[in-house]
Amino acid sequence: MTDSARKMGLAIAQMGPIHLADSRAAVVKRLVEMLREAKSRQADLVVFPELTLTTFFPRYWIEDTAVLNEYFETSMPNMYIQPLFDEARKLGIGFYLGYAELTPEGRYFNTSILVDKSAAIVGKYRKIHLPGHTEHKVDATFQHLEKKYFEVGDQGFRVSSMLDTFIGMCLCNDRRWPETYRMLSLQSAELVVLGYNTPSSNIYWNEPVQNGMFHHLLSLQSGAYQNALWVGAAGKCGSEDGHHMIGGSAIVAPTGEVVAQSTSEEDEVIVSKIDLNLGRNYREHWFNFAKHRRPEHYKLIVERIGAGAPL
Ligand code: ING
Repeated sequence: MTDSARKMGLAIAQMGPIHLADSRAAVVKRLVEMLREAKSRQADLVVFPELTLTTFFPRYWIEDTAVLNEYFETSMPNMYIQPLFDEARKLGIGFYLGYAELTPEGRYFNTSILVDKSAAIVGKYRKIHLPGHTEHKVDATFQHLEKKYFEVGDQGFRVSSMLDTFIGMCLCNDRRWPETYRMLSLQSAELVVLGYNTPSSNIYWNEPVQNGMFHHLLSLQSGAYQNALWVGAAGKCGSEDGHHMIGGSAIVAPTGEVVAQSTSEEDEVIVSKIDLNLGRNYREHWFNFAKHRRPEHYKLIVERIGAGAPL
């Protein structure tokens, strides 16, 4: 049975390096240019990366709170990002944006928002799976201090109704955890969008380099297929002040197939006209959750945090 198509223009705006010396104004100019390109290629939604207004600062040991706070946004939108909201409203295009959030109550989150075609914020997500460490690894070539600089997100995994579908959000390391996609697909998401900053080297053990891109794509493709989801992932990549991060921004279909992928480590827009009905047959047959799932046998998944004794 072939469904009538429900088409959406999905754009992934991959960002090249943002260096310590780069101003927010210069970064927002790049974002606006990619937003314009996406619109010119008939996109309805643009996905920007995680922490996309500054360099990936969790790679640095920062003890001075005033210095740390310079990487955070205390309001959204604000004077720096307003040009992006204004251009999006003018062009009539929605976007996902990742940034570091400092709340009025003094709480720190790795956050993303979903903004609709009228530039209204229709969804906010705060990163739940925070990778890395909290101590200063003085011998490491770089740090990974998200557990030190951010709180675990308190908004849960939610979907937003936008563009004739339900769209879920997550951030970077979340894409490696099957629970992320399942929580969103159980809320009828048809598309999950995410940004990421993924170092190409591993400071914890001597891991073969080829695993970086392989595990990145594997995570997107398995999450998409096992939950009948479209997945759009936007990387911030290239070498930021000498610290390299992988590219590989991609659009993955509910079949698990990569339908578009970046080929550079610079600012690059990839666009695909996705059919939101492509997941229907998977949801009606192989992944008909109501028909096939057996939560009564999955209790350990919620009850246990770490691995423990056999049942
Ligand atoms: N970065 C990395 C990510 O999950 C990482 C951390 C790298 C985990 C490589 C595992 C392997 O892509 C962020 N920001 O989560």
